[in-house]
Amino acid sequence: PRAVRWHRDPGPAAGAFRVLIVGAGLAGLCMGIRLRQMGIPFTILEKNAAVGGTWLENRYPGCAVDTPNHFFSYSFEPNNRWTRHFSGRAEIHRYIEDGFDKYDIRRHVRFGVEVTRTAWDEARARWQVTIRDGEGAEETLSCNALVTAVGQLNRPAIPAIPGLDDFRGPVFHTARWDSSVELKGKRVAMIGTGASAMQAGPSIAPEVAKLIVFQRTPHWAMHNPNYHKEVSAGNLWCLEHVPYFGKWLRFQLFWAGSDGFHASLQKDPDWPHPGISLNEANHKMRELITDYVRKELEGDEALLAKVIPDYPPYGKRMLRDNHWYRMLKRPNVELETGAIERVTPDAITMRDGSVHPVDVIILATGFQASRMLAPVDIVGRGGRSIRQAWGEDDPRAYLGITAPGFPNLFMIYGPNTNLAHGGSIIFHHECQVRYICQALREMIEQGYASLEVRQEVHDAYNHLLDETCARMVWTHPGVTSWYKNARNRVTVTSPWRLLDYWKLTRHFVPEDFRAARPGQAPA
Ligand code: N01
Repeated sequence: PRAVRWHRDPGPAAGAFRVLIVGAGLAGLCMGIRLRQMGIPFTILEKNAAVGGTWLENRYPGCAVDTPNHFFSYSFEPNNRWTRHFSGRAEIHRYIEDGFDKYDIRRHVRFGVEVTRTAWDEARARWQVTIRDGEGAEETLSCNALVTAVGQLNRPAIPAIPGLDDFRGPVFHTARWDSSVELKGKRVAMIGTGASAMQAGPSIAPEVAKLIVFQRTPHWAMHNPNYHKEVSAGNLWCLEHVPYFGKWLRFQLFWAGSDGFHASLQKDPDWPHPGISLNEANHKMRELITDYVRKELEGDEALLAKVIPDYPPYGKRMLRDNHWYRMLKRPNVELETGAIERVTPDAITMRDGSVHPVDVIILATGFQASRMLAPVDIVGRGGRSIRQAWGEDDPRAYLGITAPGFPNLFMIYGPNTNLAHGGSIIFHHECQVRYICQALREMIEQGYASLEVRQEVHDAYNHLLDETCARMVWTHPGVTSWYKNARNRVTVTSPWRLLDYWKLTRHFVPEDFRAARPGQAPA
């Protein structure tokens, strides 16, 4: 197929084209940088007063990245000065701020405006985008192409636990951390044991009087010797002075730290222990982690039995041990594995009748990932909304980027693009941005008013995707996670290796799309 390249100025017609990007996080910044390089005018709409997206909003103690930083950064903007292999929130946020400044993107951002509705205007072949500011004033903007860069994990999931609203003390979600609440000397309940709890729990345990961790299902967490290490002086020197050292490090993290694990996530139909593992590599991982946790728990077999999952490793997102198991051994920490019955004004009551009196409740309960792009009302061709196309929680798109019925709409970190075998979501962002840029360039150069993925191309891709997910660990019986919707379909996570997705998105193929010039019907 004819390859379309993005990294060439598409000519003077680009100046009359207009793109709106929703979200000023890592994905929105990447899109902005490339559009600026292509000479395509754009505006980034951001609901917050500052850039950073998830790295602005998540401020819980211990918040850090758990993907190695030398990979969790743009390929074109390596940071040789990361102080840690897994940097804290503040350092990552600074990296994003620096990107907005260095590439002069900040002046393209409209802060404090939320996109509430966007509708495809067939006659004009433009998106009409309604925004609302903090005062409630509405305005409608118009663009040729709309790019969503809002992430998947930005709407906290608040559990429907009876009585939660009646609790007298503070209750807050990890992504809405209330730093005005003094935790020192308090009895704190933390509900949930995912990636957020893994970081927040060990950070607050030393100061609280008591921490009760409510675990509904255990998660796998692997040993990660570099988690707390600073980047050594030798490494810093090599990164600055040795040609290609940074590229080699990045490649090593890409391959050995992510795609190298991919095979261990796939079901082997002949595997003799299908309940607890999937294949030889997966079983080996189970044994390695179990041995490691046993040591961390100082041989406490009763506790070990509570924290080692009965499903195969990688069934839920693999965590990196942040001294979680050592935290569980602290005298002021208790692990509760029973079912929560209700919350009363000053306690959490369990189904077995036991009562935990607490002063503060922290909800480390994750996000509504499958309700992708909610709450924006996106209305496509023929007045059909994206919620009608996807239902409440069944998003689908071609390559996770574009969906039939929604011309000129492109998603970054859309359906089935989350990474679950390691790897950096920024790598995926770059693949998606490159693909979108090629699509925009094709539109501008060919004079197309609209571009819409063909239904059959979209359907064939999703059919293959569903088939592939069915062979992956996340659909193992009994495994629950935010990767799936209420009907057990994997909606957010990608089954491909990074290398595969890079190949899939490397070239925009015009034949996969229906295109229309102004005033013409799509063909
Ligand atoms: O959320 P989660 P998260 N009663 O959905 C439990 C990224 N991230 O915020 O497993 C009791 O993983 C739920 O229990 P169960 C990363 O991609 C990255 O921790 O459903 N418990 C689970 O234990 C990550 O995967 C970083 O049985 C309830 C927990 O709450 C994603 O964000 C850091 C419950 C939710 O875990 C989400 O992680 C943080 C209920 N009613 C996050 N409802 C880094 O890069 C839910 N739970 C480091």
